[in-house]
Amino acid sequence: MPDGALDHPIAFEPRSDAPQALRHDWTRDQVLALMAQPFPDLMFQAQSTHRAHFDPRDVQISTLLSIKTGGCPEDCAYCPQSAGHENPIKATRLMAVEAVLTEAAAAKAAGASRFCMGAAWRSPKDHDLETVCAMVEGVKALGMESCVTLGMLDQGQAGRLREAGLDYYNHNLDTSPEFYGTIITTRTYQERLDTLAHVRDAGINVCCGGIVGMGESVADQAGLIATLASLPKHPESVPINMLVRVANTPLADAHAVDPIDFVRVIAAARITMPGSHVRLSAGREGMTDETQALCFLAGANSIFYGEKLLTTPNPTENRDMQLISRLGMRPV
Ligand code: SAM
Ligand code: DTB
Ligand code: SF4
Repeated sequence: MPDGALDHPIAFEPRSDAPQALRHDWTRDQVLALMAQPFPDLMFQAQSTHRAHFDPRDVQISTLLSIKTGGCPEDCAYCPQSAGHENPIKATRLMAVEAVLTEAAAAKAAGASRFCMGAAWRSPKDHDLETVCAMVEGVKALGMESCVTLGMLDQGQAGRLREAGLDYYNHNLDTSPEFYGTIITTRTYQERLDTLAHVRDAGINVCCGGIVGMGESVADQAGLIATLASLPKHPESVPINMLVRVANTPLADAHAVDPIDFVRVIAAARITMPGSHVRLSAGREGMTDETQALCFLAGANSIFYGEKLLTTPNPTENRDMQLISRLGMRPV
C-alpha cells in the first residue's frame, strides 16, 4: 500500500440533514445553472449530496466483457463496433457460455462485484437471448451481480432476462435529445426510452448514462443529465463516459474534453440523482490520477475495472487498486 491510507480509515459520519427527496422534474436550464456555478460551490454541493446518501470511501467495481464484438448494423458515430465505419473491427460470434463464466470467475477473483456483458447488436435474436440467459444464471451462481447490454429490448425479452435473474440492464441515452441525431441515425431517442421503460417494467435495475466529448455543447451535456434525472425513476447506475476517440470512427478527431468540464458533468449527475451510483466509465485510461480523484470528489462512486472495456484499453487493475488505496477509498 503506497501510503497506508487504509490503515487509518476515517470514521464515516453521514451528514445530519436527511437525504433530500428525489426530484424528477429537472430542466436543462436548471442543470446548466448548476454546472455553471463556481467550481468550489459545485463541488461542495456534490460532496454534500454524496455524503448524505453514500459512504464517500466506497467505489463499486464492475468488470466488462464483450461477449459478441463488432459487425453491428447501427451507425453510432463514436463506436468502433459499427460495421458501417471504415475498416471496422473484426466481427466475432457470440462467445460460449463456459468461456464467459471463466472470465467472470477471474473478474471475481480480481475483486469485481458485478460482471457486465456487452453485445454489438441492434437487438438480440431469441436463440441468442437464451444463451445470454444461461450466462446470467452462471454469473449469479458465482455470487456476482450481473449486467448485460444487448441493444433494444421488447417487453417479452426484458421479462425473459429478469426470469434468468438479471440484476442490471445497460442502455444509454448517450447525449441530449437535440444532439442525438448528429451521432446516431439508425435508432431514435424514443426507441431508447422505450427499451428503458421495458427494462424498468420487468423489474430489472436500470443502468443508463451517456458520453461527454462528442462535440456537444454544455447545454447538451445538461440536457442529457436533465433527461436522465427526469425519468420516472432514476437509473440505479449512471455511467458517464468520456469519449474514447477510436481511429476510423467519425469521431476519431473530436476535440479533447477539458477534464474540469468533465468533472462538472459528474457533479451534475451526482446532485440531480443523489441515490444513484454514478460510474466514471470509459476514458479513464487517458485520465490522470488527479482527474479521477476529482471525479470521485464530485460524487462518482463506481468504475469499470479490468484492462479492457469492450474493445479499448482501461487502466490496469494494479494502477486502479493503487489509486483507490492512495485515496483511502475501498472497492465494494
Ligand atoms: N450495442 C449495445 C447498445 O448500443 O445498446 C450495447 C453496447 S454499446 C458499446 C454500450 C455503450 O458504450 C454505448 O451506448 C456508448 O454509450 C458506450 N460507448 C461505445 N463506444 C464508446 C466510445 N468510443 N467512447 C465512450 N463510450 C462508448
Ligand atoms: C457504458 O456506458 N460504457 C461501457 C458499457 N456501458 C457497456 C462501454 C464503453 C465502451 C468503450 C469503447 C470500447 O471499449 O469499445
Ligand atoms: Fe452497435 Fe452499440 Fe456500437 Fe451502437 S454503440 S454501433 S449499437 S455496438
